[in-house]
Amino acid sequence: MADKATTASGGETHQRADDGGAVLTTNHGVPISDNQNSLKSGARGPTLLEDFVLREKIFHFDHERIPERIVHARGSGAHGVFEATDDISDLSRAAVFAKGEKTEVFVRFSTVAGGAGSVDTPRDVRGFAVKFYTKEGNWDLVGNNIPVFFIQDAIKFPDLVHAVKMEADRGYPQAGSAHDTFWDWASLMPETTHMLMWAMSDRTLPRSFRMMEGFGVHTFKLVNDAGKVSFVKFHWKPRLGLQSTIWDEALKLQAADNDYQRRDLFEAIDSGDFPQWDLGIQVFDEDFANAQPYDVLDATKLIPEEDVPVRLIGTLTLNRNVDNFFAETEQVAFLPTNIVPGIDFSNDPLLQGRLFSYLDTQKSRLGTTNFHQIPINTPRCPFGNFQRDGMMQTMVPKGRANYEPNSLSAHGEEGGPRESVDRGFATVNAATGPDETGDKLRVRADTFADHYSQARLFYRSQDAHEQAHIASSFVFELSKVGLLEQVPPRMVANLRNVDEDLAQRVADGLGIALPDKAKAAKEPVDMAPSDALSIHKNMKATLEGRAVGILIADGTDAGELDAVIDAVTKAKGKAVIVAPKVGGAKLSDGSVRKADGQLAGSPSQIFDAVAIILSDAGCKTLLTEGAAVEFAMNAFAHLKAIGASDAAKPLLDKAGVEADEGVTKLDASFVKAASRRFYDREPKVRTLA
Ligand code: HDD
Repeated sequence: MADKATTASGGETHQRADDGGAVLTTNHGVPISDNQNSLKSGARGPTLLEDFVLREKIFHFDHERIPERIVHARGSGAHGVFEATDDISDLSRAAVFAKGEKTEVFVRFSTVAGGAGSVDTPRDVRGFAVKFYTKEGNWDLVGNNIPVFFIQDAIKFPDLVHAVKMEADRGYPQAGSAHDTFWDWASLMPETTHMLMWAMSDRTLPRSFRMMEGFGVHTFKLVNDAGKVSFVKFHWKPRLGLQSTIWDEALKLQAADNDYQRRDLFEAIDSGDFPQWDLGIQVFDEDFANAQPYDVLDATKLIPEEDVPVRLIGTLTLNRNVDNFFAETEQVAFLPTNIVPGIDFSNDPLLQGRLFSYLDTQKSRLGTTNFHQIPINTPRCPFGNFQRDGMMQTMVPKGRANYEPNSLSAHGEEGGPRESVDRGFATVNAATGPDETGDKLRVRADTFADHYSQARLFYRSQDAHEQAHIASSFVFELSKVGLLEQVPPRMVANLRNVDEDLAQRVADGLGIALPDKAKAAKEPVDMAPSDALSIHKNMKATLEGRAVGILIADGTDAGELDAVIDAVTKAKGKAVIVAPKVGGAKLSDGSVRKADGQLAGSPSQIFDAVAIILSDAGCKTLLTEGAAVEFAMNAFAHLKAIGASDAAKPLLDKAGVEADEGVTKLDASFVKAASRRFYDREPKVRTLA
């Protein structure tokens, strides 16, 4: 039965329905007597056209799918609340930023290139789209987990997407950039270089949606009550710190669990472990903008946090899973044009093009101009205008007022809503400054010409391990360029403008000669390295939000097992018992302990750290179990902590686990080690570029 959902802010949203034990009916309300058999002419005869129950059911089923998003097709959504925690009324009049204000939100995270049924852990940018149902209308901040973008002008977006998606003739690869057409295009587009550095870093391998940053990417404007304009970049900072996987781990995660990140988000919220991010702003004025060696309207550039610190102004908490994936996550429509009084667009030419694209795409995806009436998209504040009719109209406006101006109220009739100069959204007049307007020209501003300085800034802000990952990703991706031999050298020629050492490492990794440096449209300059750009410098040593896989077998010491579970739980981690049989293992005290996962289906890549608690006999059995050896081997290779009982030593030896500070006894040192990764171990387990 339908009920009213209560929102985070206490208001009512859309109707949520459950079965309530009601009678099964057709879509037109006619009770159904038999949902098992179609109507036939004789028990073994043909089915009759008259069977409206069958026809309606099959007709509806045949049309259940809608076109998937052209990009960001695979995603996961959740409801939550945004609470403004700082007074920024001097900067913005937006109601959503009033200190203490709580606003209902819906967030959708996504991968970009793959289809709706693709995997969760490819090397890919992640979408981070937030819909704020504010008192003054919906504000959508449709961002990514990377603060810059591949291109400077929206006119190149279809080329980018065509190049990265599966190749037009062969229909593969799915959800991956490691192929000819992407690198052909990217190597011919030097403006992609900065974003490529991010894409080849571990930023595109987030451990969890809950452990990644989000960015509004573009420069936007904040407008206060007096009409004063400031420029702003939006940031989301995860409370759990940053954490990424490594490439080999991400590959193995695809095999272990296609839904790794979707499951992670759902289960965290389901268990009351609500993910949180702080909203940060970098605010600057025209003088600052004009003084920078880059253009703040260029979406391939960021503003280093060391130059303009991020000020935290609110907290986002995701506290409710969707009731229905299709109705909510699939039908949610994000629109960068959804903006509210107190915030405004800049002239960033990428943003300007987006302002058309999203509205347009919803019509083809959701089939009607009335997509705003789908509950997930409907504003939570009153809304009304004189737009009428259209396909799937669900509103029933009363009276004759479908035009304006009208004088119907003088006759005692309902005259409809009216514009409000005081409350209404007023576009900022921007004739000057970094946002200037002028002659009508199909050009790229000269200030957008430097494609390498910030790519260099990014690379040089990484620690040695992160740099090795970037170099190795370039090698891997370019090694997958099969037919187009001109492409890898052309890419390396571009990289020489970023960093000579990086270019040499990639050339060596590919086994090709170092090509001549590509001619830069503008010579790059050195910028001071920024710690904020490194994942490793922004990780949190914690077990909170992380999972520890505990491998047991018959004979495992019950006391040791309980002590580890207790220590992990106390450290706010999740203890997951893994055993050869999910029915459980018979412990040392004779009791049977049920497992949370069977060994064959719970490999160590799905955990952040592992404990291996075995008896001599248990270890002996597991030595002949490939999955057990791989459990230890991959945990070691993925730079995770391994806590092991003494009796498990033969298994560790067989798995090639060598002693280091991440390989511990099952005492307090294990929980400490489990809260981090051991990047220093990496040269022992793989060769990086
Ligand atoms: Fe986009 C979806 C983020 C540039 C056109 N985009 C989409 C989504 C995210 C982004 C997170 C998924 C929203 C959801 O969960 O439903 N897009 C970005 C960012 C960009 C960007 C951060 C650059 C800063 N996008 C961009 C350009 C264009 C588009 C330049 C076109 C000119 N994007 C689309 C789209 C999508 C979309 C085709 C597909 C589905 C949708 O809009 O609703 O219109």
